[in-house]
Amino acid sequence: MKRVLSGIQPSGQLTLGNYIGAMKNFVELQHSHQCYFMVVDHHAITVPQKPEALKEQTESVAALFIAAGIDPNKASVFLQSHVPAHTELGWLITTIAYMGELERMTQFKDKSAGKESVGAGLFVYPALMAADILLYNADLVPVGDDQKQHLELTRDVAHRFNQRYGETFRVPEPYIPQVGARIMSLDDASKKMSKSNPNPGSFIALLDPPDVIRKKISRAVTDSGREVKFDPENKPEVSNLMGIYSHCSDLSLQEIEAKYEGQGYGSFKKDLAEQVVATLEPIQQRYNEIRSSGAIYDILKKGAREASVIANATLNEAKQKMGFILPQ
Ligand code: AQP
Repeated sequence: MKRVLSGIQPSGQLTLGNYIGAMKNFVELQHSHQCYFMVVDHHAITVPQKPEALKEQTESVAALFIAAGIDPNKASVFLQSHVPAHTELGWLITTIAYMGELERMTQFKDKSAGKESVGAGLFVYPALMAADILLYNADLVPVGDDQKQHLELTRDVAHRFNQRYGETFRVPEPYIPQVGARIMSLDDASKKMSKSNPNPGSFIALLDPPDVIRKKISRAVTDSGREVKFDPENKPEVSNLMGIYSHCSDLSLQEIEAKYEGQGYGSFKKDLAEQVVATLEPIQQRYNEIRSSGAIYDILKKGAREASVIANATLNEAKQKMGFILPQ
């Protein structure tokens, strides 16, 4: 079975962007692949996090994995910090990645823009992400479009390591959805929907109550026209909403265009809100059950145990190839 690895940061409330761009694919892939899905808590601290909030968000993201449909008997679900091999290989990869490569990362540029001081972790985090993936010799990494550049870096450092020390790591392929790879912000279609956006009106959180979802969609920015047409270049806002609609229903973009022909945006937005509510309601219900049962801790323990077996073996192989003496 081909192996899949991916993660989500507990850096805020998960959004519909995280669900469509990543989680939905996780759920599909678990049936045909050996899957490792983690909450990347070490990544989240590359920007300041309040300790209590980090704890709550970490448990919440883990519970959302399960609520969204990941079966812990099919996939290993765990916290990155529960498998120390991640930070150890992360350090080793930091010595393989070049400064120039890290400087080119657009996510670093975006997240550091306008800040007076930025933690060094934010700069080197793509090396940790590369380690996360290479530890499992993953064949596929399901991510949104925003992570494509980090995946390319992972491929580059894997090649470099293999050339320098001998064949060790499998070079992974990105697995990016064709529609919805980048869900955009509801208030500005030039920015991706992001859980750390300070304006809650810019994103739909997976745990937003139905009325909040309806309100956010009714206020979502559109253009001054009235044609429901998929045209990302000239109608980025409407095209973004159509992408969300298509993912939350069984309608293609063409079918959505045909359904709302000549109707303006009113009924389109109203129906879209109901589609999103219907998609999220069962997830929210399962989420509440999981949180109140406390079952997530056993799931995470089992997941970390399974992940550690693979991760430790790869780490030891990499260390040996680099010339480290392993403890006897
Ligand atoms: N807007 C998006 N559209 C499609 N996919 C998205 N992803 C994130 N936003 C969108 C995908 O979700 C996965 C988990 O992302 P992450 O939490 O590791 O970090 P991120 O990409 O930086 O996501 P956010 O929501 O923007 O988090 P913050 O605000 O903390 O930086 C990834 O596969 C990502 O591609």
